[in-house]
Amino acid sequence: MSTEPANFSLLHRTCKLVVLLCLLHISITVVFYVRSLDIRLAFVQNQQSHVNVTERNQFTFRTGPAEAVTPKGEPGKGHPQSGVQEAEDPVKKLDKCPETSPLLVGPLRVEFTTSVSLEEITKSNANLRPGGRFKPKDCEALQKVAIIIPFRKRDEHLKYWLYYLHPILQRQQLDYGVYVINQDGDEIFNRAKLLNVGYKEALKEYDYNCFVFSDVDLIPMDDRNIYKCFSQPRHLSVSMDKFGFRLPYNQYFGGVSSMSKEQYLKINGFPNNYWGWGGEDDDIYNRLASKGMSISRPNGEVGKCRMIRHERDKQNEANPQRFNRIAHTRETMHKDGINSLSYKVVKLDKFDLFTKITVDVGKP
Ligand code: UDH
Ligand code: NGS
Repeated sequence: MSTEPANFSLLHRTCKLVVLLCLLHISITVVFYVRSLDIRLAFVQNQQSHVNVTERNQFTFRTGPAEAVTPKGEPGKGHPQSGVQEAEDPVKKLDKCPETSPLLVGPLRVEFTTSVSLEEITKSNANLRPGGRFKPKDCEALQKVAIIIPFRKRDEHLKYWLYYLHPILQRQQLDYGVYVINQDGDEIFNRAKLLNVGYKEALKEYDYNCFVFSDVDLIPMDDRNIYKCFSQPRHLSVSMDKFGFRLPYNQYFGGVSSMSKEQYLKINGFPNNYWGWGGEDDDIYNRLASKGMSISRPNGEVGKCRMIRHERDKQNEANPQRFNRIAHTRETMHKDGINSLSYKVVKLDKFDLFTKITVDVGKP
């Protein structure tokens, strides 16, 4: 009889031990299960953030047209664990700029009595990229415009041009670059050949689709005179102060004009053999007319512009051959033009406000 309680007590303790062992086992299993859940969750999160970063990198390195990472107008939803902040969003696809820029102000006061310094002009155009390049920040410009200025020893005029034109061109919401084509040496000047050089050199730098050819001494008096291209070649300086704010003759195409790449190539560019003053603009007009193109122009009010008064330049005397040459444009234009252009670049300077390309264009 005395062993019975002892056996019972042993059995009781063994059972308790077994139950305790079971509980321990269960709790260890629960702990491991929970920890494995954590790890799985963390893995899933890590995978997601990796995908996020990869997607972003794909957008960042894409070379074609930029694409939006997040839908337009929707605030960014960077994954909290990804470590990539929305502020670092890559290229944002911009809407196209409107047909008419809302920044235009219309008539402008233009005068040349107060002198201007390059430093001041640079300071007030802080948003330019080196070489006098600009594109609107908030919209995609409708045209890529290279502005070509034939040049030699007209630094004072160039300062006024930069002072007035940069703000105007920015208000016109153009994607533009300014190219000053400087004729090297002291041989006789050749305006049209310098313009051809400008066309060719600008295209080496950027995929321009429109070319504005502007004398350095002409300033528009109204920013609605848009320095862009139209369905027909454009004459922009239609209402100059020196001609009493009217055209000197109907076919006049001098001063400031614009042409798309296609229009320019259709006429084989400009003549290279007009040395000295006069006639090259009439030759260009003849080329356009012979290819069935007409001239587009702004109205007399919008097309008003001022010329900076000056004396005739040295080595740019009137060309005695000009009348004979313009009488034969149709016969010569196919062999004299962009297809026969030869020159040597002597120096290329990228200044804050413009790109200056000094070229040897030879002599007659
Ligand atoms: N150009 C220069 N340097 C020169 C010659 C011409 O930069 O030595 C450029 C400049 O951009 C100029 C353009 O070429 O605006 C056309 O020059 P142009 O001399 O043919 O025409 P512009 O109307 O002068 O400027 C014409 C002679 C004016 C004589 C006035 C006499 N009172
Ligand atoms: C014409 C010239 C053009 C010149 C225009 C205006 O006579 O090259 O005058 O000149 N044509 C010929 O000589 C054949 S301006 O008054 O601006 O100096 O652009």
